[in-house]
Amino acid sequence: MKHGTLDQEEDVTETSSADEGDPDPFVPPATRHPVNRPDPAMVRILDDQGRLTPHPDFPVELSDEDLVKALEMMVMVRRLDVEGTALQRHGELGLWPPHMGQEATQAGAWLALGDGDQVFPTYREQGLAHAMGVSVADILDSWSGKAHCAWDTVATHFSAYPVMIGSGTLHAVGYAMGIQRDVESGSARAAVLDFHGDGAMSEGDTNEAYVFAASMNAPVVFVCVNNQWAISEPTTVQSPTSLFRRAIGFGIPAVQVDGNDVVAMTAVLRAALDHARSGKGPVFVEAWTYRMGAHTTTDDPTRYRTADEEAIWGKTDPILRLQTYLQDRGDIDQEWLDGLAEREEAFGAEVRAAVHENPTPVMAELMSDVYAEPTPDVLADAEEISSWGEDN
Ligand SMILES: Cc1ncc(C[n+]2csc(CCOP(=O)(O)OP(=O)(O)O)c2C)c(N)n1
Ligand SMILES: [Mg+2]
Repeated sequence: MKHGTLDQEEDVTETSSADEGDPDPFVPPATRHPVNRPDPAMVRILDDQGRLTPHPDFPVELSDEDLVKALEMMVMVRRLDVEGTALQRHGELGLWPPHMGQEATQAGAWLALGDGDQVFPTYREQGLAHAMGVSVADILDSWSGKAHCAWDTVATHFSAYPVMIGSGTLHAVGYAMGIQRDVESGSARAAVLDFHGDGAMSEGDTNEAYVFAASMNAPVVFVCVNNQWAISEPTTVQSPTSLFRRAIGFGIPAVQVDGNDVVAMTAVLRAALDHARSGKGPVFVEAWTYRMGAHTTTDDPTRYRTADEEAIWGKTDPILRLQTYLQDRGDIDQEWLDGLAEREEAFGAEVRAAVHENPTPVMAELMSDVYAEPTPDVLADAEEISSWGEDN
């Protein structure tokens, strides 16, 4: 089967119905909404030609300055990705998970989040991490192995990367339930923005998180970043029906949005976060996008997907369409773009320098933040690690 693109005419698989002469007494699944094409109701405001059409259900106030800021952020986010990949190739990082192509999902979140909201990311939300105040050095430490999580998750409102797929969804819902209780005792309203991938929807943890969120009316917005692939597994082997329609079965209101459209991402996430903050419970947002690069620096996507598929998605680039829109409106010109290119170069140099910024950790201190008060097991492990010596 061909894999998902933005082309509505794409070949699709419809789950076949039973024998025509023997009417099926069951309510059918949403077979008219297969997973490998965008839903007819997908929210899109800025199309891939850079033309903007307001959406009646998702009005959004975004000034031209906001959009110029978003373009700059997305260009820097992509540069961080290019540098991260190069640093891994130079042996400075153990691993790097590219986010190229997914910049608008992160910029849209950045423009939508409120001050008190907490983000539970996947390992691909590096750009959002930086925009929320996590230093480049601290981001890189996670991938060089210097730290489990080098940043202050409370001060930045950006939680640690989960490596176990789906595990972050339960943390997110638990945190949201905590916010719910804080609000009951007088704290300001806030919400949780939880990111997970299309593949994570096949995990038990994720499905348990949906059940808790729906039953507890937790103030959480799930953003399923549907980048069409879970390493080498396409969404078609994970679900016969559209991902956001599955959330409805859990009792969670849901929407699919063009994840390469930063305006639609902002509009939908602002509405979803407002909904969650105001006590109306969880929302599920499927961001329809594409992982332009490899799964991680250990992966070779040419083994499982075609250059044609990559070329089709290349035309939907989230940065290009925003740049086209802003240039057509005269908000930016070549002079501004030349300045941006210079700022991007400077940022690239900053990223390369940042990999050496934080000191190499002392092995024995690895266990110091496992619990507030170390247990006998933790103390024994710390002692054992110390006995290895710093050279090991
Ligand atoms: C519980 C668990 N099972 C398997 C893996 C191996 N693994 C790492 S990434 C990944 C795919 C995740 O795909 P998706 O949720 O779509 O996120 P994406 O990488 O596309 O952003 C898998 C299976 C893991 N890390 N954790
Ligand atoms: Mg994926």
